[in-house]
Amino acid sequence: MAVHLTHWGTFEAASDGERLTEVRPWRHDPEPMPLIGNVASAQHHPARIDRPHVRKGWLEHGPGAPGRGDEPFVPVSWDTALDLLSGELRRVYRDHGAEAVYGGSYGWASAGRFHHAQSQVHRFLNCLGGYVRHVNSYSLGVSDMFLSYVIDHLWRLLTYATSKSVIAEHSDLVVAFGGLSPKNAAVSVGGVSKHHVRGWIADARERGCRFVSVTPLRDDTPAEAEAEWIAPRPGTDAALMLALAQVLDADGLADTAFLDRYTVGYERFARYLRGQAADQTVKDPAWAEAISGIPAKRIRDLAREMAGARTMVTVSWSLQRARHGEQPLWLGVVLAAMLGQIGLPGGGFGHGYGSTAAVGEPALRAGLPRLAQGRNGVSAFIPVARIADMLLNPGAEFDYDGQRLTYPRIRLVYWCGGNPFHHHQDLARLREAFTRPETVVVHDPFWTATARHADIVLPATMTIERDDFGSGQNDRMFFPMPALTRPHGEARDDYAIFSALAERLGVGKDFTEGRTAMEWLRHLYGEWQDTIAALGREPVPDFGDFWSGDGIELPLASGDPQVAFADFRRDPDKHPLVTPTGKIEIFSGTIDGYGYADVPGHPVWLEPEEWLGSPAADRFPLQLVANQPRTRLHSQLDIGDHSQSAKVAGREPARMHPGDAAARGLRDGDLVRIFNGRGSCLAGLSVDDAVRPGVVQLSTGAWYDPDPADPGFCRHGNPNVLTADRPSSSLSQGCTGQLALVEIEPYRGTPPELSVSRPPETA
Ligand SMILES: Nc1nc2c(c(=O)[nH]1)N[C@H]1C(S)=C(S)[C@@H](COP(=O)(O)OP(=O)(O)OC[C@H]3O[C@@H](n4cnc5c(=O)[nH]c(N)nc54)[C@H](O)[C@@H]3O)O[C@H]1N2
Ligand SMILES: Nc1nc2c(c(=O)[nH]1)N[C@H]1C(S)=C(S)[C@@H](COP(=O)(O)OP(=O)(O)OC[C@H]3O[C@@H](n4cnc5c(=O)[nH]c(N)nc54)[C@H](O)[C@@H]3O)O[C@H]1N2
Ligand SMILES: [Mo]
Repeated sequence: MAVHLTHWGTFEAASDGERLTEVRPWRHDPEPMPLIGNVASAQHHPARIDRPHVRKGWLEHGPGAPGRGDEPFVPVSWDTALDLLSGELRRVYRDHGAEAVYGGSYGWASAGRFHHAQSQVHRFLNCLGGYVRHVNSYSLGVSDMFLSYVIDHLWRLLTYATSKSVIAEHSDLVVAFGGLSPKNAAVSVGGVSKHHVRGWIADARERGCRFVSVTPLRDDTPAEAEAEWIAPRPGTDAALMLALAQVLDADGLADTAFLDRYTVGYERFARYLRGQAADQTVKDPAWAEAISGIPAKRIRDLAREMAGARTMVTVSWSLQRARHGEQPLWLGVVLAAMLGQIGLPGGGFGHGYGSTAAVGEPALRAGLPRLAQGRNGVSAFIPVARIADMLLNPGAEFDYDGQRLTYPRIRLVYWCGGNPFHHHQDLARLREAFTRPETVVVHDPFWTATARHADIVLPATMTIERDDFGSGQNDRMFFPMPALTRPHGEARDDYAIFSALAERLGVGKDFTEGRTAMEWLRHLYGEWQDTIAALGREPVPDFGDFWSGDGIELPLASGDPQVAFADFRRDPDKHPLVTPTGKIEIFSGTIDGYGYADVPGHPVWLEPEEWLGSPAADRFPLQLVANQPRTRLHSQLDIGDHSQSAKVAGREPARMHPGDAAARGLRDGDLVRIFNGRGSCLAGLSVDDAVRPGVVQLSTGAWYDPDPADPGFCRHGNPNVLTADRPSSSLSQGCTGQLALVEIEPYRGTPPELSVSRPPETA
């Protein structure tokens, strides 16, 4: 049995060289996850790409030929594919320059540090002169750029978050906006060794800590928390939080000494709470009840409970993946500041204790081995979720972070390790945008919807088919990942593909530096070993011992319990924050100076276009929550056994409240059609009172299976045919895929067959 790492956990496996014959969770994982069941069953699935393919029209008529996404593919040899692709790259770079290439290539790809697909594609394109890149993520599009205006760099806030063990020991009350989802906390970018999803919550509860879970889904917080469930209308948390703040202010419960010493702008914000701003509205609990649906009394009492206890205010990442996502995030910080407990064990502000396994694990002492990506010769970039806007509107101007920027004219799109036809919103619009470039190149192990919308499709290996090493963020273990089987069909490592292309383009030596993949592992490990030695820390084993072992444990940054902002609290002059004033900014002069109507200088309630109180709800009266899936990571391995085991009527499950189902004559297990003005999809109904009335949950990640006659209709249940391609704000331009308004009806016709679980038609 050999140990192997995925983003969702570590397993031990036996293999016959061709396939995995046995898979079981890593023996030291206290809370193993069933998601590991997707790997072996997916490896040789018919949806695996077995050799290079070129779209028929592109092959016959060259770049720019219409028909992308509709035409059959022609299987070709590796030599043909590499010759065609290197010729096309040469043409585009020569005739149009590096600014005509979009290489942002967003996506999670797989665990493993050397074969990390984005690192590979970025390094390769940099050897050719560069590419238009993306900034920020779909995960944290607002937080990434916004939090440093208010409190701290996002990466530091996540890496040095107060430990879960400290919360378990010290908090009296955890108020979790967006919950503490056990499904999400199973996953971390790069991998997870020991899952701590439920244990710390059970420990806290046993000591008497109380949990309040503010979310539309009861199971967003583990049962161990025995949480009180408060279910506001989705998208209205900012109103609820303002009312909590108003009670603290009006009742004299705000910690004025803390606010004076550690923050700026409270008075200006307080005038807004008190009804002294232009809108002349007091943000009291009665006001918030009308918006959120939460009884005023419960809001008032909760504010008082928070002031009377050691309280952790935590905001999940989902709350900022929405219109005006800045506001609930900012208010989480402001509430924690008003309680005056930032920097104390078990108090303060957290961001995403339930969003990933990494948050709340103590920071490590040193970084990990890393493949350098080289220098990008292009300065143009887009905020990641503006991909369709960029392709549809070359030359148009857009706002971002106080700047006015221009969309470049893209001729070639290169994607490696991501699935935009999973992750982007309004997929019919994305499909239209994908008709614009002259050439689309995709490497993927599987026939994803993105591969089906490409011209040149190259089959990549899975992690189990190649040698690598890996570790997750803030994870204690660093694992060797020797190949467990040979590659499926003719699949090659991304590194091998880029090496061969680089060779043809005359930059072979720049890309490979003369090393094979195995030589790179040894080299990167050696560099890292030297770094650790230079820090004067305990030596790490030599590569040979590491490679033949079961993983090594990494040292922590500190032996002390990790408490966020403890230094700042101790001495704010010596440890100022990164904000312009060095203090927590309840009013931001910088943001105010940008003059964006959708992000004023202090947190406010701004009505989103699509919520249960908006006029659009007359036609589409249900709030779709398109959250992360429980049975897989995003779209990855949706054809795997564990993901398939959750499908209902052969489609992605959609959950709704019994009352809403009865009102529509729907029953558990029914095939349903979910629709709005942008699109529609099929889904299998799951009736469940863990869902707030008025809400329907359809997680992301079912492979987009468009009806050939109507790309806005997905036969499988991908919620992104329903979501809007509308930015979070002019400031952040993040994705807002979490929420949309929809309606549901029974599906009456003959259920159409799915096509995504088969390879596309070949010619
Ligand atoms: N509506 C809505 N949409 C959302 C969200 C939401 O909340 N609601 N959440 C968003 C979030 S937070 C995220 S992070 C995104 C996720 O979006 P993505 O990260 O794009 O989704 P994945 O399914 O992880 O895509 C990774 C792809 O890489 C491929 N791959 C894996 N390993 C390799 C490899 O070694 N080489 C190559 N070449 N390919 C590989 C996989 O097969 C898969 O197709 O989705 C976003 N979309
Ligand atoms: N199993 C699994 N785990 C994952 C992932 C996965 O694909 N699968 N993806 C990983 C990635 S890339 C990321 S970025 C993180 C994302 O982490 P999150 O963004 O925290 O995860 P989500 O599941 O999108 O949302 C969490 C919960 O927020 C609640 N919510 C939605 N809208 C609102 C609202 O307006 N108000 C309130 N109060 N609650 C709301 C929903 O009920 C939802 O279940 O998860 C990571 N973990
Ligand atoms: Mo994400």
